[in-house]
Amino acid sequence: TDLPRSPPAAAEPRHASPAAPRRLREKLRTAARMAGPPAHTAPGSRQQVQGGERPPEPATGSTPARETRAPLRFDYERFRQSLRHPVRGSRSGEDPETRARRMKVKEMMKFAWDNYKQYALGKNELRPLTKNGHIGNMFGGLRGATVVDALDTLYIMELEEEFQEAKKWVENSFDLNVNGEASLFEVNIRYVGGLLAAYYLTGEEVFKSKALELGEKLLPAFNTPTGIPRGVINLGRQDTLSLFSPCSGMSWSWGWASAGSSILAEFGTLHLEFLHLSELSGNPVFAEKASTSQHVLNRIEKPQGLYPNFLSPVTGNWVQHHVSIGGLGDSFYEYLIKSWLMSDKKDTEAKKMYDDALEAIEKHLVKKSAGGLTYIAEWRGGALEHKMGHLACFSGGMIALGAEHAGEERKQHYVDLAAEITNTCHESYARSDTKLGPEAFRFDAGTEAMATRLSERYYILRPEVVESYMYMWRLTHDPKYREWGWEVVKALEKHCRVEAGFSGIRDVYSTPPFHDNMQQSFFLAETLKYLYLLFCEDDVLSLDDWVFNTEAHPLPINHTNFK
Ligand code: DMJ
Repeated sequence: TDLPRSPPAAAEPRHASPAAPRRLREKLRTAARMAGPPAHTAPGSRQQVQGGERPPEPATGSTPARETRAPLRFDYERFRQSLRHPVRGSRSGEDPETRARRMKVKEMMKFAWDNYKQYALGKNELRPLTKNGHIGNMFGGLRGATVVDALDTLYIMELEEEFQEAKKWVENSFDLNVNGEASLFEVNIRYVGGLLAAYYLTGEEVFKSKALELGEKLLPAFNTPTGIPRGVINLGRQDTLSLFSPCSGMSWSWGWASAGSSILAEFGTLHLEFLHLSELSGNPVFAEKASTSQHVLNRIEKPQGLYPNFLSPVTGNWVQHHVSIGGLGDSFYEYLIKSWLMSDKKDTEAKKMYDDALEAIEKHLVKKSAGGLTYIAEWRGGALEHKMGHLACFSGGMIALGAEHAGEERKQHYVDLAAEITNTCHESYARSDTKLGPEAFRFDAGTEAMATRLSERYYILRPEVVESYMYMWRLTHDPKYREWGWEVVKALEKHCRVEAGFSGIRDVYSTPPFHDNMQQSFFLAETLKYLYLLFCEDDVLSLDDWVFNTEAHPLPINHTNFK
C-alpha cells in the first residue's frame, strides 16, 4: 500500500495486552526444524537477556521487547542446503540480447546506488536534482532506507563492491537507538524485510541481529484489545519511558484514518517477515502477533466476502466500507497467498482466505471496459469506482503466482485473468507519451486506461507493473513480457535518468517531463530487481525457494520435506 506521509494527529492511550493467538507452536515447528541446537541450554540463563535484568519467560501476547532474545542458534548452513537452486542461478545457455538487457539493468542499479552513495548516504532517499538527501517522516528516526532496501538487489546483481559498501554502512552507521514515530508497515517491509533477505542470502550475522532488534521495537504496536496493531509506533525503548521521551514504545492510529482505525494493507502485511523473525530468534512472539491478525480477519463477517480497508483495533469491527485491491488493501491479499507458499503449503487458513477473497473480488470488482480491457474497480459502500491505481497492478503477478497452485480446473482461468490485468496495466503505460504509467487510470466517460485527473498523472518509479511482467514471464515464457519490460527500461532511461540518479516525473503525458526530485528507495529494492529478474533464467531467486515480500525482498520458503 502507499499512505499519506504525515505524522499521527494525536496520541491515544496504550492498550492492555491482546488476546493470545492459537496454533503458535505448530507454526514454529517448521522454524525449529531449520534451527540448530540452543545457543545456551541452562534454563533461566541470563546470557541472552538484554541488560541481564531477568531470565527469559515464556512468550505471551504481552511479552515485552527485552524478552524476545534468541534462545536458538539458527543453522544457516543447513538452511542453504535446503535450497533447490543456487541463489544467483546457473546462467547456462542464454541468448546475447537477454544478457545485454540484464547488464543494462545492472548498470542502472549501479548508477542509482553510486549517486545515492555520493550525495545522500545515510539519509533515507536521494534527491537527484538537488544532489542531497531526503529523510521523510515514515521511518521514525531510522536512516539509510535506500541502503537497506538496496542490499539484496546489489547482492543478486553481483555488484560486490557496492554490496560491501552497503554492508559496511549497516555495520558501522545503522543506528536503531532512535525515538521517533514510524510507520509499522513501512519499517517492516523495507527495513525488517531488507535485513532478513540480506541475512538469508549471505549468512552475515549483522543483518540478522539488526532485523531481530528492530522487530522487537515493533512489538508494542500490537498492544491493543484485539491484537490488531496500530499503524504508527514510537521506536524508543518502552522501558526507557521518561520525561524526555514520554512516547517511547507507544502506538497510534494514523490521524487521517477514520475513527482510529488500522489499515488492512498495513496490519495484513506483516506475516512473512514476522514468521521469519520467529524462525531466526526461536521466539514465537512474532509469529503469534502476525497470526492473530490473520485469525481475526478470518473470523470476522465480510460484506459480500470482501475485506474493507479500515478496521478498529479496539472493537475488531470494520469502520468504513471501502474495498480496494490497490492502495490500503493491496498487499494484504498478496501476503495471504505468499504466507501459504512460504509455509510449504501448510497454512491452509491463509490459502482459503486468499481463494475466497479472489472469488469475491472477481464477482464484485473485476470488470471489462467497452474496449475489452479487464480491470479491477474499487468499491465504496456499494458503489463502484471505475478506477485502477498503479499499486493495483501488482495483482497480475499475484494472480499469476496463485494460478500455478490452483486446481487444474481453475488454473487456466487464473492464468487468463492475470494476463488480462497485466495487459491492461501495460496499456496504461503504452497510452502515455512517456511510455510510463500514471498513478491511477480510469474507465469512465469514454476514457480507457488513462488518468483523467491532473493529480493522478505522476509516476514515482513504482514497480507494480514490471513486477507483474516478471511473474507473467516466469509463468508463461511469452516473450512479449520481456519486450514490455524493455520498453520500461528505455522509458526510464529517457525520462527519469538525470545527472545524479533517477527521478520520478510529475506528468506521464507530457514531454519533456518535470522531475519530482526523488529517487524512491523502492526503485532499487523492487523496480530494478524485477526488471533484472525478467532478463534472468528462472533459477535466479527461484520461485521454488523464495517468496518476495511486498518490497521485493526475497524470503525463503520453509521446505518441510528437507532432511
Ligand atoms: C512499495 O513500498 C511496496 O511495493 C508497497 O507494497 C507499495 N508501495 C511501494 C511501491 O510502489
